[in-house]
Amino acid sequence: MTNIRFSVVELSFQLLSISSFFASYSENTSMKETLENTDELIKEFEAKIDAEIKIEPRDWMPEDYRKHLIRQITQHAHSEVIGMQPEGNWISRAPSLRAKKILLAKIQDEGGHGLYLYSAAETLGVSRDQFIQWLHEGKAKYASVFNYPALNWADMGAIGWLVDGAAITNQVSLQRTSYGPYSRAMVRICKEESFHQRQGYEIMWKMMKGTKDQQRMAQDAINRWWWPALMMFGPHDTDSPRTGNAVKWKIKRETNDRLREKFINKTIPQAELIGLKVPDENIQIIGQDQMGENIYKHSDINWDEFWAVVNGDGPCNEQRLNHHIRAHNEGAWVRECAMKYYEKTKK
Ligand code: FAQ
Repeated sequence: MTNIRFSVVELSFQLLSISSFFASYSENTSMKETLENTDELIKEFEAKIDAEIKIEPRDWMPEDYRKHLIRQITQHAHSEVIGMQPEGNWISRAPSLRAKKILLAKIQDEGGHGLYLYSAAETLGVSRDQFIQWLHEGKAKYASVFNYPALNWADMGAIGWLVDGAAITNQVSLQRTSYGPYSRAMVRICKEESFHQRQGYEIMWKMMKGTKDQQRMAQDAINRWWWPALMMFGPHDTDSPRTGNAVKWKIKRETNDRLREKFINKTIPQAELIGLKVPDENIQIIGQDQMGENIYKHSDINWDEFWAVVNGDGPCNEQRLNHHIRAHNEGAWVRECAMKYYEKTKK
């Protein structure tokens, strides 16, 4: 009897160990299969990147690629929307009806750019409410340049010419970014942004043809906006932790320094053409590119100022964020009405 009982216990132990052997075997096998599967998926993803085939929302993508895109696209969207504030202040004080209409249309475009970009980011599986919450909690960044004040009408010229000019230099290269919805949003945004750049340049050109006071105002505006515009391209490549992956995955098609150089080389001749001077005593021509355009040597950026502004300590950071929070809260009823209307009409 004891023997029989012993064998039953032994048998059940053996069965248990056999079943746990099979369980762990099948677990290992499925883990192996999953790993092999992931390896395959990574290979497929990388092959598409190499072949310049866009990654689309339903395609498999590495989690880090998805997170990188959510961060960059939402930062970009927030920049467009917060960027409406410095100019919005001047709509009611534009010097003519023509100037007012153009400025109004331009600011409205920037709001639209924000919306295309939020939509592109939403295809990555995070809601717009979440993006806004991250912005309000200070967890999401936006372009540092919008934390400087717009003091007079000449600043409308400097923002359009320099800030939109810097933005478009970057965005032209982002049209070739590897994520389909981001790339397509960029194509449309670039078309509109090039008008913005001309609108700003026209204001500066007009002021430079005006009185001595107007010329002084234009020069003062370029003095104040030149360096913040150069900072828009981000830290030097050697200090840019995100560039490695961004270039590998073809999210960024050119590096921060390369884009900044392009902007400097194209903007200095534009300034000189209308009699303006960039506020840098060390500017000097050091050669020509393949197109015969001058290449300039220039002073370095004040990186302490850059990081202070990025980290919330610029002249207008608090004002910009508080304004956005207030406008968002005051607009809650509009969102509620839109939702109710949607629910009513979808039946
Ligand atoms: N401001 O490693 P990296 C416009 C942050 S649209 C604030 O080099 P990454 C239209 C960066 O996020 C202008 N933060 O990073 C308009 C990162 O922080 P995190 C917006 C900055 O991403 C015109 C950290 O520093 N355009 O203006 C800035 O590879 C007129 C380390 O930097 C875009 O967003 C900065 N300037 O390169 C509207 C274009 N620079 O996230 C109204 C798309 C760097 O690790 C009126 N974005 N940081 O905590 C990009 O191309 C890139 O994201 C860069 C930064 C180039 C901005």
